Amino acid sequence: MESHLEKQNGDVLQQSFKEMISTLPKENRWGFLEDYYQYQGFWISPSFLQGALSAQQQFQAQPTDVILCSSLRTGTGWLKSLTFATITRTSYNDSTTPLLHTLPHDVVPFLEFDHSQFSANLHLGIPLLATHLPYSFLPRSIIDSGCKIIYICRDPKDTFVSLYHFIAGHCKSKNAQPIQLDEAFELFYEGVSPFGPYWDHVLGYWKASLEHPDKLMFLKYEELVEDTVLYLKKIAEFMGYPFSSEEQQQGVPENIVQLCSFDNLSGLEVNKTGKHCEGQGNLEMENNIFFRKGKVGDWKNYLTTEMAQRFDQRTMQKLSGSGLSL
Ligand code: PAP
Repeated sequence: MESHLEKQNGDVLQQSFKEMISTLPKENRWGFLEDYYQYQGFWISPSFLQGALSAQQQFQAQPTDVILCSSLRTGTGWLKSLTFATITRTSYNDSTTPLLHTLPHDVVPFLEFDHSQFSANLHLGIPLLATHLPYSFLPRSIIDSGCKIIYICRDPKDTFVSLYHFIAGHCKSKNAQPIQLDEAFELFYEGVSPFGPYWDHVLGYWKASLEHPDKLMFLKYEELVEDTVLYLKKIAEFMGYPFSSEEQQQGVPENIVQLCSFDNLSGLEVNKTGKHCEGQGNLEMENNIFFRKGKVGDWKNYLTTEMAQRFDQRTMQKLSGSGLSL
């Protein structure tokens, strides 16, 4: 139980974060519900930033934790469902798994928001936590504890198209006028997007994965689509929950891949009609906003050849010399 003094100190700390955030450069050309602030090179919403600053002060990672990291719209929910189903495979079966009635985002809490759910999950033996924060924002204890980090990224063009639809869908549900696609394109290109510049987010984790390959697994959405079973086995091994040869013979990895497939999850009632709340419940969303197409290369339906070329050049320029291609 939190004592009165601890609560008072916590409130003072939160107030000091708010005051600091209010001094940062801000911007809202995307038309979000709240302004975005530029902090240490990245654009971030005040609620995520406040959560990040709290986590940096208070979060104590354990060596057994597994932190799922991503920018927006790169496959977070999918990675959450795959890792959750893998870790809980002996506690639940196909007909009892919480994934049948819970949005994937809600089975793995966010570091920035939900410490209490994380503690509850830990008691159930589920050491999974997710974050959209850039690598340089991670609490020191995540790096020092040597816990496992899995990062998922995606072709910037598909990431942008997915993000655009996410934000436009969100605006429509609030009866607000969404930004035009070409305007959003320019902003993303300039690095002004949630948790952007996108390329810098990816590069932070990429460089860390080169330094600590045993602690940080770097995944691409496209590779996961290409051979989900193969990558699921690698993920399970990396997390310390490898599939035994008996489980492999029984087709356990294939069953998990099927359970977590776009077609299966997007067809579940909870994901078609349910609602999700982010950060103290002040940001409510329809669950179906997390399931759009789940395809590689959908950018071809939205970007002109010229836009795609500009994007690719930007990607090459940003990733030049890193050894990474997207
Ligand atoms: P978030 O940032 O809002 O959390 P995130 O889960 O990272 O979103 O990514 C959403 C993308 O993953 C969507 O891509 P799209 O817009 O191009 O369609 C979503 O459709 C896709 N997605 C969600 N679930 C799955 C899944 N089970 N398999 C593959 N892709 C999925």
